[in-house]
Amino acid sequence: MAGRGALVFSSPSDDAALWRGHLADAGAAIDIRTAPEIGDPNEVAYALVWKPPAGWLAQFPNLAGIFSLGAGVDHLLSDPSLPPNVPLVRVVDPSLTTSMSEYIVLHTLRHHRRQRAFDLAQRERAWRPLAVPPARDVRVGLLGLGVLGSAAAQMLRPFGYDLAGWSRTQKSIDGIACHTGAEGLDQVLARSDILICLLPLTPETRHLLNADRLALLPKGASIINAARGDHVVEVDLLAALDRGHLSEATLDVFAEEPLPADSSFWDHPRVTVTPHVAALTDPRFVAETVVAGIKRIEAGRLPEHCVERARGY
Ligand code: NDP
Ligand code: OXD
Repeated sequence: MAGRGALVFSSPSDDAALWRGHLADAGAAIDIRTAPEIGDPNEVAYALVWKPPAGWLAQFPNLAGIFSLGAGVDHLLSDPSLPPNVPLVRVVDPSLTTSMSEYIVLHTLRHHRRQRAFDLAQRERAWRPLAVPPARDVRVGLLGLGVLGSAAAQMLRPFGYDLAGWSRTQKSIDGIACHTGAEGLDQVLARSDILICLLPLTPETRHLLNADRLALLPKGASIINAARGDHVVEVDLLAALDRGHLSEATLDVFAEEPLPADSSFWDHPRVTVTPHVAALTDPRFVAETVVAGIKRIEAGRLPEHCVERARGY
């Protein structure tokens, strides 16, 4: 594959050599430059990035494609100087999807099976047999029925949960009551014993889960957020947990990451914290999609999985 220009790679972690190897294995015969050694910015045609500082991409006047290292691109779209009219490609990777489904199933089962209460009882050496409802009596709501939400829903189905979901456009998925719009959101919230957030972060979804909406959840409901921290108003979530309206929360994502050492989430008795690991990008797969995407661009076509900038995801 011969490129029309160089590919610049920027990631906060020190994994440039690894990526170079994967890109070479995927057949990328292209000049790969690693930030900060970017050479002449005019020669850069492609960028492979996670969270570059705002303005960083604007220094390349001849960009033909931007490849995100993540599935969510909110941090890229929030850069006002993001070069316009350049295809922006996000990660859609079957192994990432499976990994997210595993995370959702694991924590849905933990919430449903009251594992937090049993862990606590064990620490207290207390034999405390609590009732666990059958899955068919547990109502699970999924916010977001895209690549990750619909796959997680399919993985949850065999357990027999009573499933509902919410998306921007109407869906028809076997075994899932699908809703849209503000009214649909209220309906999903009101019937969710376990609420799962797998939405993209956009101006419409930022702080969606505020005090009023959390109050719509049934008393004793729980939340799993594996999307973005800013889907939730964190102080409102803490307040709902503290007053016992919510029984627990499993959080993989936070408004500020890494989660600050003084955050109340770390040692909250009703909170499980994981460090944004619900589903990690597989560099081998991403390298292959970058190479395929560049080939398509060079052939005058759009790569697969381009973000629709106007809708924000
Ligand atoms: P998709 O774009 O495939 O799906 C997004 C879903 O959200 C779609 O169903 C979409 O509706 C729905 N949606 C978007 N805006 C609205 C809205 N305003 N109202 C109602 N529904 C809306 O994204 P993915 O499933 O691939 O990923 C979801 C998010 O998961 C990512 O954006 C990222 O933030 C997060 N993520 C987290 C990871 C982690 O490790 N914690 C790893 C990977 C991703 P419609 O179907 O109608 O378009
Ligand atoms: C993300 C990702 O978008 O890790 O969070 O892919």
